Amino acid sequence: MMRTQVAIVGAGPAGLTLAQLLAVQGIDSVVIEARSRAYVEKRIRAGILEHNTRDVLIESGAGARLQREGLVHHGIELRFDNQAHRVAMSDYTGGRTVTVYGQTEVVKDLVNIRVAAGLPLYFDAKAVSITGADTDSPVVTFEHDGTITELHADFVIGADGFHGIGRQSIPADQISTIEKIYPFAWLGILADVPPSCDELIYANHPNGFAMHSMRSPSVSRLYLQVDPSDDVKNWSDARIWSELALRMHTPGWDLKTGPITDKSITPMRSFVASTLRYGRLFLAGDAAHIVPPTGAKGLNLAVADVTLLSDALTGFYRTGSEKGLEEYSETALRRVWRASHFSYWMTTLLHVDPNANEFDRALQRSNLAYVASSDAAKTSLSENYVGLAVIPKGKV
Ligand code: RFL
Ligand code: PHB
Repeated sequence: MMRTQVAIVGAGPAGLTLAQLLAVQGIDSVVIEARSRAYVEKRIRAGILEHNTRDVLIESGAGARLQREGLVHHGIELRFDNQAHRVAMSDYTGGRTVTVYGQTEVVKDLVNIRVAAGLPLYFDAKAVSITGADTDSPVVTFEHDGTITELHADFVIGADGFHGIGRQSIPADQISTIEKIYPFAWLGILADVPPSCDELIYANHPNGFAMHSMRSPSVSRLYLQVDPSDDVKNWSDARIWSELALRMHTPGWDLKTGPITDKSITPMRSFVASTLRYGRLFLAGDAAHIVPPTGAKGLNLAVADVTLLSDALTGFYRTGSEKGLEEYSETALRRVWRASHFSYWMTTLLHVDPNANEFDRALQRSNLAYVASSDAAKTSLSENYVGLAVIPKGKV
């Protein structure tokens, strides 16, 4: 039996950032992670940090390497009909930017800080149940090294991703979920080759969406729209490079190729749970919501959720006020729905929908042309992409 103030299930960006924010406030937490440290630090996922996410990580003391190595971007490029159209995001958002810095690096930095501070973080520790969420002392039971341990806490945070037990521990009649499955997936690769662009490229092509991102001046990250039933085995390195070059082609531009070090296929869905609270159990990050990656919002929503939770818990421990805890779900969901719409909008703007009819395709072409030519449309894209501040009550 163990005891802490806040039990955090999951050492992804949500759980680790929350643990760091709470530590800064002097609030104790224990983080339980099912996977090994090596696995969690190698899992290739997101790469774009919103302006706010960067600020939160720096203010929490976890931003030293991010400030040194993160690549600050002021715009993105949209490509369609073999033409490039830059969206100068900073110009439309009062100078706001995004930072290219891998999720793996964020996770490594947060794990290092926690381990160096000697604060409790258990890897290979799988939470098997969360009980008593409707009481003042919920319990997380977890398995570690063949032993079952009960972790007693004031609060439990389900930061355990889409497949975790946090959401599943809420009685079915207390939670509802809304979901949309898209008829496509992303084949993502990591390659040891300098990026062929200075800014991210989002391309629409009759063969499907393609995207060029990066991780550092020597590592590129690229994606191709594929069928959800497709298999990486069907995609040789040569086929991947030629399809990327075809879909992103513009006159005079060359795609540099290199050794591919990681290849995976991810299905795309939108998913939102409500509420994000059951008694003393709170959901954050992918446990609560999933967005398709086209808007680069998943990791950023996770950090936004736990920023609210950290403030709410700090308020509770300082003054006994439950106001922040009571408002958490509603406040977080306002941002989640905005990001859900933006991610859906970017996805439908850029992908080739196999079920689309002629009308749908004509609308998509009109929308692409509008975004490429209208300052109003570019302002909207930009303010959503760099990220909205915490959305005040009464605003969407
Ligand atoms: P995570 O990262 O899934 O972490 C949850 C952790 O919980 C653990 N866990 C358990 N631990 C203990 N007991 C249990 N019973 C447990 N069950 C699960 C898991 O092992 C895991 O370590 O969720 P979190 O922290 O909410 O973070 C969310 C982000 O990881 C996710 O939203 C992003 O990666 C999404 N995403 C992107 N987000 C962005 O903001 N920008 C991007 O550019 C971006 N690109 C992407 C993405 C996700 C992708 N994939 C693979 C889904 C690109 C891709 C391809
Ligand atoms: C990435 O770098 O992995 C990345 C960037 C932008 C996205 C999605 C993924 O929209």
